[in-house]
Amino acid sequence: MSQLLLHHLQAATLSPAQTRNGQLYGELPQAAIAIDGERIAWVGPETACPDHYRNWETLDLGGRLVTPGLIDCHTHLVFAGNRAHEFELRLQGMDYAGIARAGGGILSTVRATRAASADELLAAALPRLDSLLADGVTSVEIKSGYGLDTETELKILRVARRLAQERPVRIISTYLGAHAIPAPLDADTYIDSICLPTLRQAHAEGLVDQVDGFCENIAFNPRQIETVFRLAQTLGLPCKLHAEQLSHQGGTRLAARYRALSADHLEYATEADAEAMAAAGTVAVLLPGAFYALQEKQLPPIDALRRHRVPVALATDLNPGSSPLYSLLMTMNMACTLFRLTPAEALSGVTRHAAAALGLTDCGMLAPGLRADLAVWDVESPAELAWRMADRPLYRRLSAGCWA
Ligand code: DI6
Ligand code: FE
Repeated sequence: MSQLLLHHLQAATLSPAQTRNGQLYGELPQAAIAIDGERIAWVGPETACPDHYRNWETLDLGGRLVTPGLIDCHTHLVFAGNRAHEFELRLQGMDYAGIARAGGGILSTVRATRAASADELLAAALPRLDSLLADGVTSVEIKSGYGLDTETELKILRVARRLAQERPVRIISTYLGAHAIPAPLDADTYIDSICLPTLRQAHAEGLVDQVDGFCENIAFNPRQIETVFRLAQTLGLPCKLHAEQLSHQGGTRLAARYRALSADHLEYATEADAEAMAAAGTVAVLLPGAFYALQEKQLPPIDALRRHRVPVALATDLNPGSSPLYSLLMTMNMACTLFRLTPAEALSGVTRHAAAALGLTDCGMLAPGLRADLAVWDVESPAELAWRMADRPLYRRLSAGCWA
């Protein structure tokens, strides 16, 4: 196992120990970071670096900024097909829900994904994953949900697992069987006869880390989602939920009752929802890419989330329909511009809080004992990460202690 001392760098540790001193990013202006194998051994001011780390192999980072590796905590990046035509339809005035009801939308991706082989899905997913990695991402969540039958849901989850072998990145896989209702079934029949049995099988094969659902008037109601959550709970799997994206359905409160890791989207969530999330420790995952692409007007209740101290995470929601967004840095910019997050909130949103949204306790910050998932940037200050648009100022990425 290699031992490495990074020095002559500025760190944004995102560690609460540091941010408590009023430093929004947990900044250490002249810092060093010791890495022992896959883990961070020490982080601190360069002048305080214990002598024995100085005997390790050293690397001068020329004053560059080091942050925790970024975490994209909500993606649907394994899919086949192409829905650029729906973009054209929306620009002509059709709306997202209308396209879905007419058999387009998620179901059009389902048809293409069922027809694709696992190898084809893998080949299509790799460049999407590479695009995220080029933004300094070291952990990515990937959802199923474009199969809606047992065979295809399992195929997607297996491809998600294979991606972690193909690239130096941590993949968290999420079962999203309750994503859309495949005709000719009705929602209840689909949940009972396909969605739940498939979850059991996927779990038995070790393919699932967490369970998600789409709680919406064009998808599943809270009662139907709850049957999925109950099974997840029995299997010992944590839950999360697409909630209050296009309308208020009560999904957020359901998620909070099940102590969900996160409730995602939240444009139509209320102050009471924020309160319930705070009490349950549920992270708010905001997805400005979908808000932007669907030209939504209703903003998520940012002030209420702040008031109730709900941790806010950000993610690309990378998918072929509502969020063709392949950059987590651009997501940070959108969150600041569209949702008025501060650049510091945006950076916590793709590091510390994104880790919490995935139930990960060993990444998302620079602190001793955590995984050595790091991003090194050619920028002068952390705010620049959210400021620049469509730029990729990544210098190098370290995944579990390995340069990637
Ligand atoms: N919400 C989303 O943002 C994606 N799924 C969901 O439930 C969009 C999926 C798609 O349009 O393909
Ligand atoms: Fe989504």
